[in-house]
Amino acid sequence: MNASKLCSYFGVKGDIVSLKQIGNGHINGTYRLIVDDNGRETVYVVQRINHYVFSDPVRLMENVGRVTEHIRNRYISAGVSPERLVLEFMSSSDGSCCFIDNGEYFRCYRFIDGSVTYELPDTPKLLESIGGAFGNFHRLLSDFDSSTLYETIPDFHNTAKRLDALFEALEKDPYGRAAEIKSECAAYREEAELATSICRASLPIRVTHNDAKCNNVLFDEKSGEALAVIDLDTVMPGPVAHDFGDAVRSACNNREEDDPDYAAVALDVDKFKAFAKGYIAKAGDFLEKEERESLAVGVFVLAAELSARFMTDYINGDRYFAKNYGNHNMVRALSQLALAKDIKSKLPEMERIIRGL
Ligand code: ADP
Ligand code: GN1
Ligand code: MG
Repeated sequence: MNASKLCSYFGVKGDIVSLKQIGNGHINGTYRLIVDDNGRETVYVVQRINHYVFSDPVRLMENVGRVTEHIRNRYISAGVSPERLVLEFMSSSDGSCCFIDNGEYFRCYRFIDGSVTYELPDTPKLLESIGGAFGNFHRLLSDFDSSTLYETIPDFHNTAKRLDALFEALEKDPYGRAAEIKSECAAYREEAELATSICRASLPIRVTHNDAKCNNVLFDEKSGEALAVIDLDTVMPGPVAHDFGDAVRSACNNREEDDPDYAAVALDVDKFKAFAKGYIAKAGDFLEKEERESLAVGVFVLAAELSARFMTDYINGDRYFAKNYGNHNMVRALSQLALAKDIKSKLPEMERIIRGL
């Protein structure tokens, strides 16, 4: 990437001090950019938008711009300073938030100083705050017309289509990888009924994040308060159960997403309780009865769906998710499958907890 060209495109003034890679996402490339403008250092985030995954980064940035503006205005009307609570994107003189260089797409936004993210949050307070951050996100966007958003990845959480894609991949088996995971893959057919229950239900359609991992919430490193929900590429219309499910499967897993010790992978019910308390406290008043009732099963659905997505990518030759070693996507898939099975066994308890809130 040509950082000076990017700076002049976005009107970022000063000399470039450093540009270093940060984050460990599976899709985009994220960098921390420091510039010095006459002795005053300013920090930005520069992100390369994965053009294989997102077919139209320009329209994607229009979504992100509209959603962040809406959140910013809601804070301003409530008399709250939005500076550290919502991402602020840089735009060019003609209003574009997307810099195109050599066929690659970049965006640039303000780095929120003194912020941290958590991969495996481990205190009830943190779990409650992550739940609160997504509940607040849904509430702030509850008056945004979701039908006006561009679908950055169509059918992203259409679990039925995700399973069909897996079964098709197993059938075609382009890299001869199906035999080794054939017996494990029987589970996807056994669990298909429950896994497709959200996409078959008719639930209210809201503005949802769709990549509601717990590491997509920035926290103030000193106070531990949640600041902004980030990583907004997949903000699209959907049922809230998708975000609730994704956040819980990532935040309340007692192991990492790709832990190969499948027998040890489990959902931590105490963490779930704290997360759900935070979510309902912030989102509570606009949620309809059937939405509340869909939350627990959403956790199973998202773990099972992600497992199927990882497995499909493994069988198809790892073209989608960046990996750290040979069969990483298979390990991720089996780890999430183990989590989904554990979640299923805890569904009655999770449903009881939500009813009690
Ligand atoms: P990815 O697609 O890689 O998950 P994210 O948008 O989640 O990309 O950013 C990756 C990491 O960069 C985050 O986990 C966070 O640590 C850091 N980060 C991103 N945006 C900001 C920001 N505005 N301020 C501070 N840190 C940020
Ligand atoms: C991808 O890159 P990251 O970590 O934000 C993926 C999510 C998955 C997640 C699993 C656009 O998100 O759907 O849940 O990996 N994002 C996309 O860790 O596919
Ligand atoms: Mg992220």
